[in-house]
Amino acid sequence: MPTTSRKTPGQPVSSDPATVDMVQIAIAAEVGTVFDRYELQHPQCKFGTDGVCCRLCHMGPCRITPRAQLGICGANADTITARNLLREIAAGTAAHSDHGRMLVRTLKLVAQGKGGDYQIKDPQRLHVAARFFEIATEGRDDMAIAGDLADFFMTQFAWSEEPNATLNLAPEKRQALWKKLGISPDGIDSAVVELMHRTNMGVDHDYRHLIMGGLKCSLADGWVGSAIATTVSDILFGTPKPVRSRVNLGVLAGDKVNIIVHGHEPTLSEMLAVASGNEELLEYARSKGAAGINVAGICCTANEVLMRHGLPIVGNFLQQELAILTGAVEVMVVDVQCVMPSLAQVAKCFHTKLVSTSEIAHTAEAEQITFNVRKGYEQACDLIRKAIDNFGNRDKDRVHIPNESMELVAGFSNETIFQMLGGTFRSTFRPLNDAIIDGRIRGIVGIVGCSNPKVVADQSHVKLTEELIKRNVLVLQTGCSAIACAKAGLLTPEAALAKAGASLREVCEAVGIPPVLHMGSCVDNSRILMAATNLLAEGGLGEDLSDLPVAGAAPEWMSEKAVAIGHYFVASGMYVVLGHPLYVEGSRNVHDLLCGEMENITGGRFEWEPDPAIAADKLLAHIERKRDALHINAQKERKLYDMKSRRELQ
Ligand code: SF4
Ligand code: MSK
Repeated sequence: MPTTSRKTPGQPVSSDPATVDMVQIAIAAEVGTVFDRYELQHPQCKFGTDGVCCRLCHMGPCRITPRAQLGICGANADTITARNLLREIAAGTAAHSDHGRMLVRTLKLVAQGKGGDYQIKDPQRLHVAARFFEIATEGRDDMAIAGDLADFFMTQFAWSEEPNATLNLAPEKRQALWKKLGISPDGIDSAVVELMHRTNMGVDHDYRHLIMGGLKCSLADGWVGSAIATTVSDILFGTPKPVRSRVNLGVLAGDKVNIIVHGHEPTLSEMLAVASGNEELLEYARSKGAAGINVAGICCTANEVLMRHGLPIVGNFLQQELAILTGAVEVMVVDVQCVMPSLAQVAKCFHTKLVSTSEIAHTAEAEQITFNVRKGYEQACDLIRKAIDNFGNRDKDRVHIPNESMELVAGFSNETIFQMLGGTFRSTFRPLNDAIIDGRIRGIVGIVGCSNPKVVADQSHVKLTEELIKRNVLVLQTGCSAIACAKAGLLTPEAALAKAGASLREVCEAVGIPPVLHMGSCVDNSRILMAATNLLAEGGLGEDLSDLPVAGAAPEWMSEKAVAIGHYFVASGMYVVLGHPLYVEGSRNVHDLLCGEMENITGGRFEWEPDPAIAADKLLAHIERKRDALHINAQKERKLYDMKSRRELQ
């Protein structure tokens, strides 16, 4: 029986009214949701939270307690927490990178003429990527180039004698540091396998050595697997450009056939976006009494089709069950990652058909249609027909679509930002660098990651973003964080500008960018790495990523993928504030390494801070420290002094 009585009485489950509204509907309908199950898990296991539970071998499981400070094999809290953390990094890296591999396979099929209706939508991005990786382009057909690029990307997965070639995307000084530290990955799959080996019972026991191994694997995620996923998505589906759309449960249409795409992979959803405009299908929908076909998304599949097609977003991670509870969803199409197994149970209470589409990700009691690149468009049309056929089964008396929906602008790839900043004649980051150097923009923070029932959902994303733009910090966003801020209106340039500090507002208005930039899905955190690299390359802000007045934050994270992302940001020299700790607090040594000493090793470090206002203070203090080190704060003071001196002289 669902309860959804919060641990803190009177505390709402979310700062988003549509979510709060739908949770009440769930309670009335006696349908359990993530919020109820969270309460039922209390108290959560302290050994798990502290990372000191080990079940890596069958002498255990072992737990570190004041009485038993070693596991049966002799592993202490440092070894156990570090090993557990590494397995999370390996899983996060595997998830992002396997997503990337699927896209590379699609690119190869397209190049071979076996890609069905998929095509190369952005040949310029293809050529730029090919040239960067020294693949001949001159006088060659796009398909030949695409085939070579796909083959090249495929080599990045296996082990090689050399570090991964995509690491060359990073600044040279950073690459040299990774080499010196011995953490340059030499293959995505081998990096994941290496971590699984090192954390196997009786292998790597030194927590410092383990953590450095974790950083190596995380780099295989951010600078290799995720970078490949973003690049190939742009080549196949188009590099995002600014696009207006709407977000929140209110985008579901009372009079249309609603189809939700959910998960992470953009391939089938791309075809659903295209097929939803098929006149024959629209006519079929009308013949069944529907006013049209509405394809909308949840989580990062949503972000992918938003960025490239402007399709609306129904919600973020914690809203997936609530979407079905509106009673207005004919079909929910799921692929991989962040799909709750509970969806089948919720769908059973309504007419919604849950369709699982990935070869590797099945949901018990969902219908299984395994996605096939060659038949992508046909499969998309079949899914839409299935939804249209199901429209008549909608029980109008049980339909409850919240009114809330908000306008948003998304689609900020690096390529777009370059063009917007540079105007018609020259693509450049210069105006952004100048604004940072002269202090009108204090710095940049990437706010990313999930929503989590441990906190009031969305609230920390929104508060942190508001605090930072108010203090003239430009915010870059991806994933469910971007969706949270979009729901609160922060992705409309008008609303965000009204909340931005005066000098940030002035710069944004002058160059035509909003103060909060939605850069895409979780794998598109690679775009944030590239934005930082572009800032550095433009000049005047130091020599390495760790010199930049730039930081990262994940206020409500929950996924192992977020653990990998946090580590590749730290390995890239960035300060990262997490809203709640990693599962390492059972080891003072591991905590101190990650949150302190790491700054002397990579230039980056973690910090945990649940209060978004204090997190903003800490992020800003970091930014100002970096500005001081770059002497860009001092330069401004000196300039003012010079003017004063001149006046005095006159
Ligand atoms: Fe226990 Fe060691 Fe086995 Fe872990 S590896 S379960 S600490 S005996
Ligand atoms: S979808 S990983 S809940 S951001 Fe990328 Fe959202 Fe986190 Fe999944």
